[in-house]
Amino acid sequence: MTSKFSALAVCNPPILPLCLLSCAVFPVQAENNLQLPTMTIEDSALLDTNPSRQTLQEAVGAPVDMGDYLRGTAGVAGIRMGGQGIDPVIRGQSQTRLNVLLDGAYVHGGCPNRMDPPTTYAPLDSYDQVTVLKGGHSVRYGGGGSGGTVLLERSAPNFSKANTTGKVSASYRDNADAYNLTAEVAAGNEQAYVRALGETSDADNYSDGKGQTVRSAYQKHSGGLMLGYTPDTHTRVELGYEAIRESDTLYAGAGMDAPQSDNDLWRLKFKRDTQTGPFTQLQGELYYSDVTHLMDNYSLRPLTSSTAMKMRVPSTSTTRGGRFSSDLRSGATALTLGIDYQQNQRDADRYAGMASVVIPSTHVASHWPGADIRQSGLFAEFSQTLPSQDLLRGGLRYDYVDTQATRAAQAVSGVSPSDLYQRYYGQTATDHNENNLGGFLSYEHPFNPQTSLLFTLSRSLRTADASERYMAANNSVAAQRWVGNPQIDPEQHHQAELGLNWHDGGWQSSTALFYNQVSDYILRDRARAQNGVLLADGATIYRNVDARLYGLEWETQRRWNTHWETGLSLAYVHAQNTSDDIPLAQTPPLEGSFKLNYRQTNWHLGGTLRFAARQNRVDDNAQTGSAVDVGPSAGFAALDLFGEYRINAQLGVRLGVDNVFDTAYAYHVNRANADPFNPTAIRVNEPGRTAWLSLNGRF
Ligand SMILES: [Cu+2]
Repeated sequence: MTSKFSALAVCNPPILPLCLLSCAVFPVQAENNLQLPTMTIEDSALLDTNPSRQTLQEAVGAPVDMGDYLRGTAGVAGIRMGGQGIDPVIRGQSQTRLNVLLDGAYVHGGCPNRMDPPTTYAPLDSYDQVTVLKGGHSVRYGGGGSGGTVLLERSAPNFSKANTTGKVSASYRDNADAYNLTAEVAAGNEQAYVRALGETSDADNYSDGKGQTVRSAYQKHSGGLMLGYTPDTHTRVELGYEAIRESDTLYAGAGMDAPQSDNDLWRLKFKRDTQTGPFTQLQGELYYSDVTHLMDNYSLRPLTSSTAMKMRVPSTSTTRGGRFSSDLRSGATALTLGIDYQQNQRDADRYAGMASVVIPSTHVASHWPGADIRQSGLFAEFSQTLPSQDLLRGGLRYDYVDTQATRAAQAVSGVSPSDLYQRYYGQTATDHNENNLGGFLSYEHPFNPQTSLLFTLSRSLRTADASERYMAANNSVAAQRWVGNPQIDPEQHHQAELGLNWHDGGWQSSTALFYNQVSDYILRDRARAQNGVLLADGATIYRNVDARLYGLEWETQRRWNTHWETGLSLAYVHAQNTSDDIPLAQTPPLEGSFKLNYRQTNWHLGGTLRFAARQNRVDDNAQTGSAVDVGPSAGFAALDLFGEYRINAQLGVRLGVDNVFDTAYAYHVNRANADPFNPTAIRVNEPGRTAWLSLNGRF
């Protein structure tokens, strides 16, 4: 492993093999890593192992959650529905086109309307490292993931200095009158450890740049306990439990709010990273995630009229799975072999009642009628350093997918989910199987110590999720129906990517160009009697089309001297539904940022100008497309300023003003609703001027 991309001190043990195997790794490490996790952006950017110290913390000021944090990087956008729960979009792809792993665990949210994307259940301060892999450069984290993989990871506590360590933080944002408190403590020795963490947040509604109140309040509490056993320096066994409790969450971007979103998450992890038989490393993980979600249109907001119906949708999502992998190494060749399994079971039902009832109890639709999706995978990844110092990597992955809807035959108001599938697609919810084969091949060539080229080809298959396959939200108004397609084919992404990395003196630059040809793209659309769709009543349906996405990310940084540094990044994606020759919805426009930092030994000042161009390429017409987009969006520029002062090695203070000029703006990507109270898409404005303060301590 002599790739000069590879020597990454920031990689903690669980992803060390990945870093060794991977190319074009850009560790962006926090200058003051008191709070936010270390961010590593792979296959997008700079190769230098000691890049200028820029973090997403600086890029987005005071991120409210993991999704907000992620969208500070080039090529990552985020969809806003309310005050938190920002849903990430990488290279124009979102939802299950991204593999998001919470310290090894898949957590599929409980909301059929995606109020709680997986990142909602990842308290930002509780993770030590965030790695973003854009595109298809690995097969070891599950099937799909065509847009990318986000690895949120926790390291083992370090007791080299003391047997008790910890950190605390308190922060405040004036705009939403929001506070956030976190605490973490770990105690242990060479044999074993215990780590406890907790976080509590409370936010009111914020005001946008026009001074208008945006429904965005939330309350969130989380706690976790991890027990670790480390019989020697190479072996770690950890049992962890984590609870997240979200309540009274308001959503400007939906016709409902969420009184409750809870997640209970268990993990059992094993890792041994020394020669064991033929293996240089053995790793195993088991996880169990249980989400309970409730949304309604009456308990946290007034009914729209006295004749309006009360509605509530309780739902659950259980995800269980695991992964076992082993590494072998011989000379310049490394091989990883593994198996994984993931099962997601989801139930959601809608109940309605007159405005006069206390709790609506008439069962009117099954949104997820016992949706059950199982994926069993087998994968192999290799890397080979050639005598020329070129690096060849590749991987193959097979997934067996098995799906069913256990309550598909259960009639609700005389219509079962299977009746709906039959009406719209001529298909029933009989068990569905897939045999999906994916893989990648990548080649890295260093021209000289400063410049390197990376070329990757990949194929990834993504099976439909519970909504795409089994949604059965019936409604008397056809245009407000939302019906999944139980026999829909998996998406096939065939991607090519070219990366160029260069560094010299104080300069660092990286460019990634990607092209993605998609067969059987799972398109959310409106029923117009298209091929495979039997009705033309405007209901929200899913069908396979062909699509093409291409784009680029470009980042460059310059450290002028010990004090000053600047950075510029740009990202663009072009996405087209080639079957219908219209743009794919939810495609970010040209976006970027310009950063300026001034550093002294124990303090630092900086500014970030975030900007986006106008987006005219939209799918906003329900007569000819899906109307998932609100419409074209205006471009914007918003300035964030911040400062940081380290009082001593233990204490630091950060403060800043986001959106200094109180600009009224929204990102292009918007909420695409299909709930029966508000089936139109909504673009939620970002917060107006927000002053924030954060105190951080470490012991
Ligand atoms: Cu919901």
